[in-house]
Amino acid sequence: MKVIEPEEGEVIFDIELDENLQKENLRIAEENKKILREKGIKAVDVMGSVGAGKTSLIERMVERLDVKVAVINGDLTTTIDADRLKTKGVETVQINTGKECHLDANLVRKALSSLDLDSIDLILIENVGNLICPAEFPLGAELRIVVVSAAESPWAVSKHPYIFLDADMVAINKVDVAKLVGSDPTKMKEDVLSFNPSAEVFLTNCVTGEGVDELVNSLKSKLGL
Ligand SMILES: Nc1nc2c(ncn2[C@@H]2O[C@H](COP(=O)(O)OP(=O)(O)OP(=O)(O)O)[C@@H](O)[C@H]2O)c(=O)[nH]1
Ligand SMILES: [Mg+2]
Repeated sequence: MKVIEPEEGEVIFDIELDENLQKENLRIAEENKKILREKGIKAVDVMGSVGAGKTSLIERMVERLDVKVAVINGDLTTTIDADRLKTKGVETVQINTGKECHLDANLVRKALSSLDLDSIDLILIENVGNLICPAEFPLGAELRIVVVSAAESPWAVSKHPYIFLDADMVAINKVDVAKLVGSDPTKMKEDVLSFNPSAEVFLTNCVTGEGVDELVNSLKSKLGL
């Protein structure tokens, strides 16, 4: 099979532009970390594909956590997810990225300055839905969760290695509909572990809550909550 790839040193327009942006993003992410550490706040970056169940997982987490949680929702243009979370009684901030496919540390910094950081223990950050760009833009969170759904395709994990490399936890969600699309959640879990053997992988159904207790218990122990 002929595969077209960039040669060593060949300019890829996006990447060349991105290098400086990524350096600046990293600098601001470190500052965010410092701000959060000083306030004793833990933050989690929840990444994953469009419609995989990021907001649903955050809803299930909020129901199971007994610390003060705030949620930052990233989306292109709507406030749908932040509105959903508000009904759970948590403080929410919506970030609209316009045409951008990921949150960045600067946008998160702005969101932090609109929250009352003295009354929060944990911030859950829902990144913009996709399995590519968010991985390249750390936000200053101390833990990264990736949500991918078994309803997407059998190859949803194997085609997107990079997002899983830095993931601490992964939810293979929508296990209830896997059979309908011919995907196998256990194989998807193996695919994640082949990229990142130290990721903790959970098979979940964020409608019924199956698998979510295990994920939340592990989150609590990782963050010391
Ligand atoms: N069958 C099934 N549906 C689910 C599951 N988890 C979430 N859903 C549904 O999938 C749809 C999308 O879920 P969301 O939580 O909004 O997904 P998201 O990743 O936040 O989506 P975006 O923010 O739009 O990228 C909703 O209708 C959920 O009720 C699951 O485990 N099984
Ligand atoms: Mg969402």
